[in-house]
Amino acid sequence: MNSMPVVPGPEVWRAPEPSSFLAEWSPPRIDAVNQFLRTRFEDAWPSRFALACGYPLKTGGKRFRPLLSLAAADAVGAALSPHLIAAASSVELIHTYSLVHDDLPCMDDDNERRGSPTVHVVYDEAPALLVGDALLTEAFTVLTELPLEPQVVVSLVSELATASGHRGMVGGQAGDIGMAGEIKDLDTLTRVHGGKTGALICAAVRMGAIAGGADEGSLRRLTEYGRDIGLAFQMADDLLDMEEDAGTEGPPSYVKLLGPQETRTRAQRLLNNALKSISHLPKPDALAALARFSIERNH
Ligand code: GRG
Repeated sequence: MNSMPVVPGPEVWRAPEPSSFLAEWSPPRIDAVNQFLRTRFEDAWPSRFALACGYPLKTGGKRFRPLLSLAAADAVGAALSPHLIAAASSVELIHTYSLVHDDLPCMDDDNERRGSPTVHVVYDEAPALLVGDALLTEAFTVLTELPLEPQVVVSLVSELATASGHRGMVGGQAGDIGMAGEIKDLDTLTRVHGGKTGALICAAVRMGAIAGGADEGSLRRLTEYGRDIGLAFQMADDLLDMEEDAGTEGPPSYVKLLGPQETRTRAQRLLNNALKSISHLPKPDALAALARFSIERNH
């Protein structure tokens, strides 16, 4: 992993410097999300399965998607509340399931994730498959329990389901594992990454906005922000992975198609567009800091 920021600090619209802003804004929200997630599998049976389901939720992770959700609610003026934490956590459940399945021997076959052994290494392959299934399903149970108007709950379920399934993350992953053939052009790569990574990031933003009561205009601007940040986040990921993947067949990536410099330039352009999209919202600072973090991060 590269320890330098993938894109040097940009001169952009008054977006707060991400590390100082997020150092204060994120920890209480990450704690609340973690606390919420910790309770969700206490009643799982058998007890070893409860431990297995809790395991990938306890091994760290940036919690980027729930933070985005909470930041979107913040941006439209909603006060932090338990139902916003729950809705944000549902996105993290989907993200964690996808990582558990992605690490399986039949997919990426990774023994380590976030510096810890992967679920199938600790609990074996079939249990890890079931852990992913349980996390995926629980995300929707969480949403159905929200104390919100039924039509808002239905919107949230629809957002998460569409972004997670074949129209989003699963479809992108199908392209990524070779079902779209060799990926040689930017449109196909963007379709793969827009699905695999971008759809859930955009849904996180939209869900926070919907749960926070955003009006149509704000939701439209936030959707533009979410799409841009979703792709920029993936470009940053490709830049971070470029040393690891250099000289290997490796997965398709922006760096392989465009080279590192052009990938940086495009990530920067997406960031600037994203910042423009949210500039007129009532409280855009957290979203702006997360946008900058998504491409300046070094992990
Ligand atoms: C198995 C249906 C299915 C989908 C898998 C998430 C995914 C799709 C694959 C993971 C491989 C990967 C590296 C994708 C690129 C972007 C990405 C999703 C990175 C991981 O997300 P972070 O950086 O991870 O937010 P943390 O650990 O911080 O939660």
